[in-house]
Amino acid sequence: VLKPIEVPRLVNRISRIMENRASPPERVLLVEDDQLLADHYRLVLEYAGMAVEVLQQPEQIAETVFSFRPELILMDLYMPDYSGPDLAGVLRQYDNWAGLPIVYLSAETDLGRQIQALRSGADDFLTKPISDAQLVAAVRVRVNRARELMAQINQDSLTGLLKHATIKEAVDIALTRALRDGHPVTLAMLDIDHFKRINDNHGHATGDMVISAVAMLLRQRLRRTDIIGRYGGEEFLVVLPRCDAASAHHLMDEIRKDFAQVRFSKGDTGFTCTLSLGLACTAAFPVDTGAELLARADRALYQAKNTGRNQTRT
Ligand code: GH3
Ligand code: MG
Ligand code: MG
Ligand code: MG
Ligand code: MG
Repeated sequence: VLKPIEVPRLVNRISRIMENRASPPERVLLVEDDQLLADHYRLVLEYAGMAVEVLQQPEQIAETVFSFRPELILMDLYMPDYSGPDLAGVLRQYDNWAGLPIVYLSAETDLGRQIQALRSGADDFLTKPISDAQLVAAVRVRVNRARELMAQINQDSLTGLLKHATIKEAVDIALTRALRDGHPVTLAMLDIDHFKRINDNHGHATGDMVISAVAMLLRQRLRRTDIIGRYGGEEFLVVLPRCDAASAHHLMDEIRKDFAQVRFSKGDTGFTCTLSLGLACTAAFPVDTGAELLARADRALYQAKNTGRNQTRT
């Protein structure tokens, strides 16, 4: 049972776990027409633990970025058919990749031409020759910064869970995978019961603490492959890949029961609160879109609310 007093300790533990988890390899796309140089850079970056792809056909840059999803592009300036700025310009037309760092790596030392090249939407300029250590460091710091920014953009600040738009995207991705692989995926929508009363009786800060406690309980109890988001104010959405309706119901209902046991304290008074849950599983009915699945979960949640709250409905 999660007591509020344990909350800070749990946060520390969670952040320690996150720090210790080896970060995934940086994905770097190399755009370099000199094959020998491309091979050299690739070796250096791969030796440093990164995942590297060399762009073979410049006209395929958009497709390659779409499939490889690089976290940084190292771009040559002068190539036979296209220039680096041409290619950077193409990528900058896509909103999705607005935050993707593009760094020129060129022997061009003329400051005026460097600045001119940066106008096409690239972020920085490195000059050749570059030492292996400098190349690795330059890539690593920029990818880390980009990752931090992406995490901030996608994360809800109170709970650290995914934000509304991001968790909705996660539903679509999980559904596409589930349909492709023939596995079920279950959605759980959770809503705190009579949350308005908690705010009214104990204040907004205490309300926030309750919201954080739900988030922590979900993090603690779900698998790492499950995806958790704050869907709205006091509403949460959980995506359970490879989870059928019965297992999801069992798991989520255990979480509901445990949450009902948590005693929050505010000054001399203590209080408890409950959750209502609505589940929707792809195995239960034919479903094509994430929106359909969400609508099902929403309907089930509405049922849970209308028939007494503090329960899980499918
Ligand atoms: P129900 O059982 O039907 O869900 O009732 P409810 O009171 O929980 O639901 P309602 O939608 O009427 O009220 C939700 C309240 O949550 C209203 C809003 O002020 C509050 N709320 C939304 N976001 C936050 C937040 O971030 N912090 C706090 N403290 N309150 C929030
Ligand atoms: Mg060249
Ligand atoms: Mg509510
Ligand atoms: Mg409501
Ligand atoms: Mg609500």
